[in-house]
Amino acid sequence: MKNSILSISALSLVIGSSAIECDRKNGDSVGMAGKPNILFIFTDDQCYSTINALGNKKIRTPVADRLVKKGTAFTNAYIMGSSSPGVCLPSRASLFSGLHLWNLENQGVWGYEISENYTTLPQVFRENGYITFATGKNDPGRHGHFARSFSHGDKLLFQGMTSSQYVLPLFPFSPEGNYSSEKEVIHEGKHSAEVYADATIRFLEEQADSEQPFFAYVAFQTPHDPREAPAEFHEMYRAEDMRLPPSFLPEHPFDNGMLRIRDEELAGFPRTPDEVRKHIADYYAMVSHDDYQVGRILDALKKSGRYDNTIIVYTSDNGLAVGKHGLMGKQNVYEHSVRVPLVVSGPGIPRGEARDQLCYIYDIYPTLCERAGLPTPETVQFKTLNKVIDGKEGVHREYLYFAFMSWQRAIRNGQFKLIEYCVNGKRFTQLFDLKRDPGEMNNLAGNREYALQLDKLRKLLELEKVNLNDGNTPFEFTRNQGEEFWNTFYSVEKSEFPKFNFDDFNNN
Ligand SMILES: [Ca+2]
Repeated sequence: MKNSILSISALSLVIGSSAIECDRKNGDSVGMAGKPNILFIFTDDQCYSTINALGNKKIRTPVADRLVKKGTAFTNAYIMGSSSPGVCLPSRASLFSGLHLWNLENQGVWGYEISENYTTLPQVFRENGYITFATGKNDPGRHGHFARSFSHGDKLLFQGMTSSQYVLPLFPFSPEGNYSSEKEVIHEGKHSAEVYADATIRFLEEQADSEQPFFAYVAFQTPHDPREAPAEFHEMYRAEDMRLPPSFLPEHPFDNGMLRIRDEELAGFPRTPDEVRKHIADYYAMVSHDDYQVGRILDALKKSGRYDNTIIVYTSDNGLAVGKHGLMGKQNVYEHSVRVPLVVSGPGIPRGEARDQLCYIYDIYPTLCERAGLPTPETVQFKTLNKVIDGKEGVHREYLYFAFMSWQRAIRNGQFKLIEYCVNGKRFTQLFDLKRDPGEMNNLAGNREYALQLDKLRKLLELEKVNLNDGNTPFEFTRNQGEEFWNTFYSVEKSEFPKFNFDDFNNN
């Protein structure tokens, strides 16, 4: 609680069977009444292409569609990739710290905590008089930054996933940040998304009469697998009605470094059209169920009387392949895995508009600080989107850089995307024209007509690698990844330009 401008005392409120630990301000709220609240909806593993109003007519997302109508949607919003097979970890660490992938404090494959050298996004709000609330998946954070980020919370998951959506090892909020294992409570019988929505609804009911602004961080652990949703949501999607993605393949045509990992092993090898259709149906059921639960939260927000003064952010920590390019997971830098939804709505934000500027979702950190009139910490490395939101900035970023561990690096500009792979002493190169080929199906890297483009993007990739400290970070685990990739890149002269062969599946 240090640095807090509020005088806090703790009391716990028992509502129904669950306890929410709350602190209450004793001070006045002069100057705070006009501040916008923030409702930050963060889903887990939701690909950009899973919102009906943004183009996928096969999926039902009436609530996200309402948010799209009510606000501004970013149609080219990305993560930076990952330095761990658990893509969630660095993505969430970047969101909270405002640090680029290669500058994240990293202690090994699952080790991401944000030291006190950095103020987290919710912490900025907390230190400026906001009540800050969290529910759901907070991994990383358990032993470090969670406690200083949030003044309130309930039903907290400090791990990447659970083996069932209905058996949840959760922690009650601890004002002291005590999340040792004996505090864990197993919740059984209710779906995780419903549990987190219920916790948020209780919090919003609590806040109805408060004049203190809030920052509520609602982190669903879905549509990440296990792909379980209540039966009525599974009934909405029959596997046989699902369209096989045009980029469906039984197997990825070359080794991208991580073809055998838990996510990839959710479906058999080689992948079959029937199995992939079933996964798509189950994935869509989970997205629709999350959507329904978000709808309950929005209803509660309206009921609390604070809807009109709340900025709502809807986004996800990474995408997912679900059968595209022969892949099921997110351990790659194709569009399906690094591009996510980002919809922002609320006071002052244009309604029913879309922005196609290239951005990272972490650009939301300075964006929200500015929108609330709060200072952005100097350590934040991402760029505010407010000029783009207000229609006053044509180009936000000229290009975006992506990485996956020691095997994949990519860069995209407004039209083209270059992906370089360095795996087991071999190099592979892909060049896609995203304007003509948004599904990344036609590799132009071996095509002479595009040699200049390829050369230009390679130079840009090498330039941006330096700017982002790729291979030059103080953290050994991630530094080694960069060194390994770039050593292979520079020492293996010839790269292969593998083509996909989609011919056998054209009729699906
Ligand atoms: Ca995730």
